[in-house]
Amino acid sequence: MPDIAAVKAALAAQRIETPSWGYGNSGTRFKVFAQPGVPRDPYEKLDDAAEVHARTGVAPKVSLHIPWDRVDDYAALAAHAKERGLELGAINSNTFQDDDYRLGSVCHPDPKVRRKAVDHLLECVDIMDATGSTDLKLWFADGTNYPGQDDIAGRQERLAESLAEVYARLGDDQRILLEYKLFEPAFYTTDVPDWGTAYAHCLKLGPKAQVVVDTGHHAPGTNIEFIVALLLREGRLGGFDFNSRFYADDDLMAGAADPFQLFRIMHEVIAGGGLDAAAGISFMLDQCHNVEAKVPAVIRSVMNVQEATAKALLVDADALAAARRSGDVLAANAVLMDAYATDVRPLLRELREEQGLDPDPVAATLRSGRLERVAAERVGGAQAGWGA
Ligand code: PSV
Ligand code: MN
Ligand code: MN
Repeated sequence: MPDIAAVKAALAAQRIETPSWGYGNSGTRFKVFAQPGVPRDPYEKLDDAAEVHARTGVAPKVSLHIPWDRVDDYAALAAHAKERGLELGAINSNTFQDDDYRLGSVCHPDPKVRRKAVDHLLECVDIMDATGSTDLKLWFADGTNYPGQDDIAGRQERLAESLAEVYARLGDDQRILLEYKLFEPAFYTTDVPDWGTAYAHCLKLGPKAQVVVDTGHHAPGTNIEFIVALLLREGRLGGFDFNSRFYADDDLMAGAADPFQLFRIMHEVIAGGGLDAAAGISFMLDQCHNVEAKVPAVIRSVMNVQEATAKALLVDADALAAARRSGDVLAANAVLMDAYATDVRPLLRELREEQGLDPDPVAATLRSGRLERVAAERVGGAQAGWGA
């Protein structure tokens, strides 16, 4: 049976990175519902992230998105983070919101547009130098809508060239995290549609390029934990963008739609040694809270990732190995299901109490009156970026 002290130690050591854009207003293509008290600038987004970390104890890193989080002085922003017990995490590039990018960015047929896109990515590395961030997270909206619109292989060539230029600019401790997504905004071809394409580009680039698995970026029915196990084994799993989906890239709270899938993913992560800090796997959230209160929703998501992790840590590895060795399919499955069926909330409450935290982080932030206080202080909050 798993040693509970070791399970608790692993849970206490886990780090979950929250996205700056999760704290801003967001919506669908139909409507952005503004909420009272949302941050007006990147500094206030960090203040909200600090509340999430203060309540959970496991969320000290915050991903930024450029230009949504552009500031004059990134060292000052990093200092603001540090004062609040935070660090700046992945720098997310944005080559999808300018008119120039109608036909793509790094894969665009016009070299001038590609130049602009690559220059932006290089600027993101400059920002990493200033903030101390180690991860450049790249998601490209590039693709085509109609057969014949552009040369599929030619676009791969442009992508490879662009990535190589950015890769050459990375410092020793910096890496590219390349994200894939099946479709949207392009509907016929997408230039990085799947893990295989991302993996092929990362292999060509070198060891400082790894794949990011966004749980909302696959066709329905895709076995994400298989992808995780494979990339981990190949040393190319850089991290996750956790979120939930019912239909496509819904960006709902992690663990809300399919907590069993999150458990299965965390089981493969743990089996492959990916929970050890030395593995360098970044557990990020990539979510937008369109109708729910944002800080409590981010806290809930962090807790959901913790619960999936706790259940996966409770898998009896010895019993599982024995059942597998003897070919006992039902017993092997039962070991996994027993762990999944365990109510880990008491364990996590106990851990938080031991750490001097409130056992119920959502209730604690709601009770604190912080939401009302910031709503009174902050007037005219910012949008997350989409539709901005
Ligand atoms: C767009 O699909 C997206 O949700 C990607 O997942 C990125 O990680 C995120 O936006 C931020 O650019
Ligand atoms: Mn993502
Ligand atoms: Mn997405």
